[in-house]
Amino acid sequence: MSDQASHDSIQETKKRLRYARKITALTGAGISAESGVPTFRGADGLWRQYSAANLATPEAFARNPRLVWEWYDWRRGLIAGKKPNPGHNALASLERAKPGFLLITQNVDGLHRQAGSLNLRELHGSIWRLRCLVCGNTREDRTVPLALPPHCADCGGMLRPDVVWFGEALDAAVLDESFAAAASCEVMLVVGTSALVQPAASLAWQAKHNNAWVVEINPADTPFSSEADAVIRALSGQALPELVAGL
Ligand code: BV8
Ligand code: ZN
Repeated sequence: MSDQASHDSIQETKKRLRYARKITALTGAGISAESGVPTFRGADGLWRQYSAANLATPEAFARNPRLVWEWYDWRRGLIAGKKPNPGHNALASLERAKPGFLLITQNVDGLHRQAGSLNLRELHGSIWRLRCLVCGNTREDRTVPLALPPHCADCGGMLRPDVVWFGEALDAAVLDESFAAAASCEVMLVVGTSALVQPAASLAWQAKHNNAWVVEINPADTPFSSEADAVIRALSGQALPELVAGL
């Protein structure tokens, strides 16, 4: 992808964003990379000798809740000090400029919320929310480090991270709303995702198949790149502020 091609894509995207009423964004771990949060599949995505895919599962938690909690507690500690970057902030200002904007994220780090995004759907939950395995109560808890494994103040049951693990279903209402937004938006921004995890990644194809103009913002190629109407091979913290400036 030449710089000229990315430049043209930025100009075309700016024009589309200016005239669009309904805009949807799908973000992944890449939008938080410039905040210092490791991505899932990047070189820094490992912990001890484990990969996320074999820890972020109900089976791993059933087998060894303490080990899975140590991983989440380590990630919470890592993310706790991180701040939203200009990419998160640009999407929060896009929401203020465009009432029809919906931000759908795969991330669990809470940085979009911290940046001020309100019209936000967290498809995979939040690392800052804990859910009781026994009574189902959830609570927001930003304690770092946690006393492991944490227990429910109401019933004493063990708590789990309130995130969606591999093999677990996403919240059906949130998913339906996200697919409806992807099917009806005029422009979709696909930002910082390897487009590998389902059903989230299908939202990009859903937008494309419903005649939205879809732009991918990612320094690397993904399985979606060839489908996109435009590709901006850049870091989201640099490209997004340029795209939303003046809207
Ligand atoms: C479900 C929460 C069904 C936890 C996450 C085969 C076997 C088993 C399962 C499957 C299978 N095939 C498909 C599946 C389903 C599976 C799946 O998709 N697996 C894939 C990996 C093959 N999906 C599921 O299991 C889902 N559930 O299908 O349930 C069901 C239905 C009914 C009833 C019961 C069950 C659940 C998936 C959710 C998993 N949970 N997270 C936690 O975080 O601990 S997913 C995890 O991956 C994160 O949420 C992450 O956000 C997400 C996606 O990854 P990305 O965000 O794309 O991040 P990645 O590191 O991959 O890429 C980063 C990108 O950023 C790169 O492209 C990079 O170039 C770019 N980048 C880097 N820097 C920048 C940048 N871009 C811009 N700017 C930068 N500066
Ligand atoms: Zn409980």
